Amino acid sequence: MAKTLRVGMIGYRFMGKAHSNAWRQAPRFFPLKAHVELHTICGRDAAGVQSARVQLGWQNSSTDWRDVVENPLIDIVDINTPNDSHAEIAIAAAQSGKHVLCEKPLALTVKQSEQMLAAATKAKIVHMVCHNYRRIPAIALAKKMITEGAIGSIYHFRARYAQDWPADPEFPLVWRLQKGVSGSGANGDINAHIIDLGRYLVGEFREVCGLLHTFITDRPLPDTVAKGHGLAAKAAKKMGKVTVDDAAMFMGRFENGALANLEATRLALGRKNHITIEINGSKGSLYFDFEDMNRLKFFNNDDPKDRQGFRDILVTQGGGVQPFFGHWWPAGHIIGYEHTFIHTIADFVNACVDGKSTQPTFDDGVKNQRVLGAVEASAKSGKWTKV
Ligand code: SOE
Repeated sequence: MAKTLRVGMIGYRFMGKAHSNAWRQAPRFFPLKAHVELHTICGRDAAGVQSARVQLGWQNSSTDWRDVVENPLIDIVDINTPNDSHAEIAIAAAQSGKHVLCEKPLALTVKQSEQMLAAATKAKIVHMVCHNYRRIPAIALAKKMITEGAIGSIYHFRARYAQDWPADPEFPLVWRLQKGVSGSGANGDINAHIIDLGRYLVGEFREVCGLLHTFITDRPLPDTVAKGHGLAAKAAKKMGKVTVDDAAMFMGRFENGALANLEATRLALGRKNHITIEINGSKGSLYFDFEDMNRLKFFNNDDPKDRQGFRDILVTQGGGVQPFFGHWWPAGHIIGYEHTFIHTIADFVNACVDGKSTQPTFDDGVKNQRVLGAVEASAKSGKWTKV
């Protein structure tokens, strides 16, 4: 009889919704080694979390994360709170022997992330940081092709993550714009994702030269309590200082000699959640655009000279031919953003049963935090900074 894993999820807004959908759907589309029970959803606002419990399909709701972490029935703690509580909750969950899935960025600082890794290692729990974009089928195919040498040795990794949700100066000072809660702005929020893809697809960063900039320095405070929430909020009358970057950019070198060029901004009007990646190697190139996420473009320099060009690979083949897609639909019936969380949670559940963490682990989270920190240090000093 397969074991049952009971989940306690802390946080119920945007990521809580995406993760709840994944906890519900993963068992329906993937061969999981355990049953999954959506046991408790937790959030600070009693009315909010109670309605989320009903809407998102959880058995119980709580307003105190310690109840969840200390509940002997709970096997997994899924952390989707603002960044300033990731460390405290993850360390307590590890010490209670719970497996932990934590949203990115792992922590506010390198030090906190190292403490989380140490607690998880000591407790011998399974740990994962939710860099969901690794499990886009096209990205997983790119990883396979790079590993097989399809583009040869890598010269360039070029990535851009552009959004515009806070581009209006009247947009209120929600938690993602407050350093004390978020740790940084575009750097930790979205640069973290393309740094993770660089680490996944190319390798470790060795040194960076970074730039952080805040264009809109004052915003109305949100009219909700303290931290505000999510990507939308009503503005109060009082103004507050923005304490994080609107944009983070850096050039860098990987350990393997490849060059990096990354840009993350939340003030690119017209770009809603636009991730583009181009990797150039000695034998070819790969290009990916999240707005067309079921396709991977591939230039193969070995193609006959009279017919070269970027091939447009539709990554929707089942039968194990291409990653993840076979669990869904027949070829060509494309999938979306929410499927990246379902793929992540399916692998996490099986890792919990096997007792062996799957990538990206908290160690990946620490390494990501070190790059974020080096970008911040370099932006301050104006100098190249070792990771
Ligand atoms: C806001 O920038 C945000 O919700 C990020 O926090 C997520 O990690 C990203 O996937 C979508 O945008």
